[in-house]
Amino acid sequence: EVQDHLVFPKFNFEEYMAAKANKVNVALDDAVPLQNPIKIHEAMRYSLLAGGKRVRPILCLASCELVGGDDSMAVPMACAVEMIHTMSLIHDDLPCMDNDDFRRGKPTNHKAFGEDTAVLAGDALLSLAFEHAAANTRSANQHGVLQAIVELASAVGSEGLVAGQIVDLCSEGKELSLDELEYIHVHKTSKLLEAAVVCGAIVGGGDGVAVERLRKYARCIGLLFQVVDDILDVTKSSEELGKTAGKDLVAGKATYPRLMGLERAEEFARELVSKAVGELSYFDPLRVAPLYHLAGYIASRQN
Ligand code: GRG
Repeated sequence: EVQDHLVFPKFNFEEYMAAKANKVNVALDDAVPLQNPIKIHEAMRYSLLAGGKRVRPILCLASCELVGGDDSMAVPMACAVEMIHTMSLIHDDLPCMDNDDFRRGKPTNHKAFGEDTAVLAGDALLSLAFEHAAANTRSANQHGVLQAIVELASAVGSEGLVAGQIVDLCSEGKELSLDELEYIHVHKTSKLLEAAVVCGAIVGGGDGVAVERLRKYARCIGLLFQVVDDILDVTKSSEELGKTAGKDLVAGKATYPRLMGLERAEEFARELVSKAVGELSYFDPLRVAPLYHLAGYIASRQN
């Protein structure tokens, strides 16, 4: 605490998050105007502007700033990442996948617009993400823009999010090992977080060493994101049911608390935070505050 105060004398994390989220929301609103055909653009905007936490785009902007770039260089890339995140949620909620009725506090896209439109809204957001990033990124390093787009594409496809989703689908009802669970989480969740951070650093002009440090940071917080999700699952449902957490660990899908026990999962989460923060020691301490606090935010988030 004392040390934090000395290193980051004036940093207000909540203000920082609100300002960046606002910047991202304005840019997303501009990027997807309500134009013809109205129905598809309405469906795209419905999910995209539904008020997620914007963790991925904020990570992208913070990473760009850390390596000395200006926000404006990374805004298109940050929007692209959020478009991809949103489309993955739309498709994940479909009846042929998780079959969910609510997302971000509203009816899911297919509940509001029908399955046919929801599939297309996802497809259109995926395509727009790459168009938007490629057409609008202004970076001193044009090769970097290409490199970032390759990075983002590989995080999404059959070696990224899609890989995580297919392995998850295929393992339904099976007992998973810790390694198998980690594979699913790394692909479904960490890959896109990693791409957000890495792309921000690349378009911000970071060198190879900086980019790889930030990649390691991102891998830790990506896994952390999921471990915390799993812990919240247990602690929330045991609160609701008035049961001990231990009982909830017996049945249901594979989660970290279930496979390693709640205490060990909490310890793992703490290890991941300190590993993530450790990677930041390479950078100027006067610039690391946002990513430092983002690691803490992901560790202590309540939803
Ligand atoms: C990506 C081409 C392509 C297809 C989709 C359906 C699918 C393949 C992948 C599923 C990916 C998925 C739903 C992963 C879970 C990610 C996750 C941790 C979501 C929750 O993220 P938050 O908490 O949500 O950041 P908000 O609403 O705040 O943005």
